[in-house]
Amino acid sequence: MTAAATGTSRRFRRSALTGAVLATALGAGAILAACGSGSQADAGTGPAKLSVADSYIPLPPAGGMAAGYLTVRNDGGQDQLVKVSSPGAESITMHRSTASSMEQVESMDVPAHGALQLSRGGNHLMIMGWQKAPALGDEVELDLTFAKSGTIAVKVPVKELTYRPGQN
Ligand SMILES: [Cu+2]
Repeated sequence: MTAAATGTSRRFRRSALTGAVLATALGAGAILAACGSGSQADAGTGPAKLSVADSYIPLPPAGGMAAGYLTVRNDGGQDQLVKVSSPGAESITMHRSTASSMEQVESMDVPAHGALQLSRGGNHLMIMGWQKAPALGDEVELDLTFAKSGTIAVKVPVKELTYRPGQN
């Protein structure tokens, strides 16, 4: 009787312990999974989700060198703009403006859940060697190549020299 009671008690305690360990393991697993997906998005290692907005090229004088402006929005992980080309122009380079001048760069970061902005006074594209001098109202195809997302082709309108996005 005494032995049986002890046995029952031991079995009970063992299964209670197993239950507690299991609950802890499940709890830890759930927390790890939540952290895992959260930190992945924060670190920007998921796929980028890119879209291009506010693109325009101010009309260059006499078919000369032009600037190009646009915004690359990103609703996903980080990416990089690594190349810009166009069937309508020989050379397109990426420039970063510094305090007093500008410098050519080989790539531009597209931050996770953020945007890469090319705008007046800041980062911009320099377009040279037009096949045909652009005119107001033309649309110039730009092929934007990203490190992870591949190439996105956009039609960029040629606007007045003084145009700013939000105006017509
Ligand atoms: Cu420049």
